[in-house]
Amino acid sequence: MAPEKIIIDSDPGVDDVLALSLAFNNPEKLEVLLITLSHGNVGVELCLKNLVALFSVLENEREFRRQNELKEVDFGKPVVALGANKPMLKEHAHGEVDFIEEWEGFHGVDGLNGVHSRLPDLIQTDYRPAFDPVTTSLSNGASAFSNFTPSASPAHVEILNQLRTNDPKTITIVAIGPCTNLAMAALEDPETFARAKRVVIMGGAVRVSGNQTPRAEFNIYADPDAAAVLFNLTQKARAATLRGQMDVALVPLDVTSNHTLTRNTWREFSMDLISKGSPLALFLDSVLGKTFEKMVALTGTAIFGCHDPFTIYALLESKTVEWETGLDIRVETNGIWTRGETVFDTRGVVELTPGQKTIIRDNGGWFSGDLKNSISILKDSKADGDAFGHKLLEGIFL
Ligand SMILES: [Ca+2]
Repeated sequence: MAPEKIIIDSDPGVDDVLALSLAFNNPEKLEVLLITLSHGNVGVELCLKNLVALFSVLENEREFRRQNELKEVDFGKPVVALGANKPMLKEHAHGEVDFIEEWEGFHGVDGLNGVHSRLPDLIQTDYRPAFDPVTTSLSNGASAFSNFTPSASPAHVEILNQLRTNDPKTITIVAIGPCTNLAMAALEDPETFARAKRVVIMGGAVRVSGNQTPRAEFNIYADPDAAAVLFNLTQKARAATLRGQMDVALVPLDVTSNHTLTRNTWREFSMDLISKGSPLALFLDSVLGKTFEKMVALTGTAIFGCHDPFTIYALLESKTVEWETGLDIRVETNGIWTRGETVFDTRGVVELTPGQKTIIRDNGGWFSGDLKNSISILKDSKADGDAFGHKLLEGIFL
């Protein structure tokens, strides 16, 4: 079977580099056409620096595997496009900038917990001019890069380009950061955006507490207005203009939090690779080492929740994971304490007399009407806890 064509929208990010490594190591299942970068864990320029570092590491890893007679892999050559450096409507709605200055943030000042200061030679190429529209057109800087093609267009334009030039309903878009770039594409040209086969978003806390506020998960909180744009594409009333119902799916905290990697699993798995000098294992060891230290400081245990990698895993294992479909989930865009909440009606229906069902109040059309969204959420993978950690590492290295 031909691999699934995907666009990954990302804010690398510790769990993003694990997710991207997992996607790149499985080209027989996933063909990464485009990576678009978003604000989120850090600003978009640092996200780009981290992505280029990962590409450099993968280039060296390819050579290492060849020399050590390990699985040879063609990591592909996706387009990379720079995206939004702030939410659609509000400046720094998530306050991550202040957060970083106070105590470095969960992903550290550089987004990868200081990997650039510990491994300063990660990036050998001056990559930045290639993303400048003027420079690129003058010098054709794109040719200097062997494993990615820099785009001089902004992310949302490049997303629409890919959707326009591929057959309709052949590309799955995966967001493992805030949804700003995707929403900008959807607002600019909804009909072209609707050519996507599916939009899968790591985000939301549907029946559980948030991880950024009591009610909100980070990616949705970082740009709730953008998430709302995407969710609203699933309303029945939109289907006529979009030539069919949009398929939007969430991989929420409800399920990602149970998919973890422990320090012990990482150490056992990576020991041999590190002693042989695997560039990818050494890179991830540096990134994860600090991350596990932070987890111990925060929670007392060296266990890392694999939100983004699990989202890619769900695509790789699309036949075994279980989805719950048709849920009316909406995004709180105005709340003072609930901004970014993924609101889901848990009230259920009341049976007044046998066979006669109603709900007590229905402000907002939760029971029926044009406002209803129809979102799928990932329910179960049959590989949770540390079993997932093993599967993740096998997926990245084997
Ligand atoms: Ca992310």
